[in-house]
Amino acid sequence: MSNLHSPILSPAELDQWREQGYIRLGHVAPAEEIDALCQRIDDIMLGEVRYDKMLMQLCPSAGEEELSRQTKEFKGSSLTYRKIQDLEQDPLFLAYLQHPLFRDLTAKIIAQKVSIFRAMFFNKPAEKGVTINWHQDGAGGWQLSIPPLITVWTALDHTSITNGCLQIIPGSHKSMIPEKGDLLSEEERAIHAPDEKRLYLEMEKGEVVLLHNWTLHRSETNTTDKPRRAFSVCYIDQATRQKTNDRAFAQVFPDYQSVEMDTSQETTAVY
Ligand SMILES: O=C(O)CCC(=O)C(=O)O
Repeated sequence: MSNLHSPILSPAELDQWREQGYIRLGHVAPAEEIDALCQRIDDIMLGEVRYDKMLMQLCPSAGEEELSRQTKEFKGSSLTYRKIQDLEQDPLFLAYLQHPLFRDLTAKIIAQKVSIFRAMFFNKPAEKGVTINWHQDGAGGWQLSIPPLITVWTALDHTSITNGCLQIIPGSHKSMIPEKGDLLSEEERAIHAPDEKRLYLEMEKGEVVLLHNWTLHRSETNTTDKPRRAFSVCYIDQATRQKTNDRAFAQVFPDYQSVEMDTSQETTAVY
């Protein structure tokens, strides 16, 4: 593995994030820490470690239509979960998302007091997974009082075109594109996400990419016999509220302060 990133985001990196809407940060944590996150998320999927009110969704590709709703309940012991949210409840995931580099970059881009909109495991189970079409995260669909700017996406497994790596359109963050929600229509896709602008972000296990939330992205299914696991954290200004119910979000910097859990069953964010 290459050297770990310093705990400081450099001015050049900040410029690239501003111009291109993404920056590859390389590795920020030692391999043993990434392995521990992999083990922990498998334990959560298998029910060996349980938390109350964690949003969980089985992958629709696993064939259990009713169980692939996104609700705050454990859906049974299985490695075919697609999404598990609210991972800040877990001490290993909380420690990782409070990494000093993430503290530095959120202070530079957002504010001193930072919360998370979501701390989310995104999985494409072995030989499964769903195609996620081109979208921006939270440009229109999340109903936040302050637009979200940053997602830190960590590959928990090596990612490749064959296992459904992230695909992005560099520079696409400069405008809010979809007229409704975050998902592009066919016409918008033809204009803003033509094939020649697409970048496949193939990543090493443990590698991190900092995305602007409005950078268009998508991913395809996993055709390999191993899972493609990822941890995605959207950091927001602590003053952000959910417009529909005035809800606040768990603070993570300068320290962790939980909020009363949202007890609504369905999430506002589908992607
Ligand atoms: O992990 C993926 O494949 C897609 C993630 C994504 O679409 C998102 O974080 O909004």
